[in-house]
Amino acid sequence: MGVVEELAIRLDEAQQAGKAISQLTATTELDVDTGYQIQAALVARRIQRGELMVGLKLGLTSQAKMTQMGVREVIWGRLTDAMRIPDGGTVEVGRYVHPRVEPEVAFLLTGEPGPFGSAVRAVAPALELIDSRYANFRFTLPDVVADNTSAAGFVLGPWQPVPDGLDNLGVLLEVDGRVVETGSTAAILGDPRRALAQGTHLAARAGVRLAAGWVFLAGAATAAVPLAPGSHVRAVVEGLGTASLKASE
Ligand code: OOG
Ligand code: MG
Repeated sequence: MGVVEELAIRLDEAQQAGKAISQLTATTELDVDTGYQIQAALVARRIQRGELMVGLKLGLTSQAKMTQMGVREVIWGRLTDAMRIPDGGTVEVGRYVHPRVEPEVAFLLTGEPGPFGSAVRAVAPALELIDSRYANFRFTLPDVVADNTSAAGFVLGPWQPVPDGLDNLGVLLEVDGRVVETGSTAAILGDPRRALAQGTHLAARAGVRLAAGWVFLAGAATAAVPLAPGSHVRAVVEGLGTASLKASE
């Protein structure tokens, strides 16, 4: 077995067990391209188990996230149907290593090219559940890329028609009705549609074609916050509405 497959298995098992591992780069020298190969092998294992590809995500598209994670490069990852959490649904914190939540904007893709890389059928407020499989939620760029950019789950609010402007909508992250983070969609590369354009380009370079009905998460507008058992989390995007989840033990 090659090293790519071996490291993908390590991450896959950590995710399934909800147990942290040390960074892959602690023992193996990796570059970003190899990180993406590991990610592809990791998600291929999930697809072999019956999961379906339903979209892509971009990460570290905002200053807040880059500063929080100490990695200053846009990254992309893969979304499967098993990561979908119904709006208002409950997630079991104990199944994850150290889950966090962050407010995002989601696009529903038509599968056709568009002015921002991919044509968009609708937009929605979203919450992303991220969960690094690495101890202490700390990683280098190749590590986080290999770990499918910490993807763990996502909640989509109701799809909305695409508004004229998406570049300056207020974003709130609420926990138990209290606002814990505030931001703007402008924090996402200046405009979430720019994230879509970059994501389309990066995916194409990797030979991944964005299909009709796929979801695209543009990246968090604020820093992420830990998901505490018993809490109720809600993302609010001005003019688009809300997406929420509840956390149990
Ligand atoms: C990496 C994933 C970043 C975002 O929206 O910026 C991300 C991480 O923070 O663990 O999803
Ligand atoms: Mg995110």
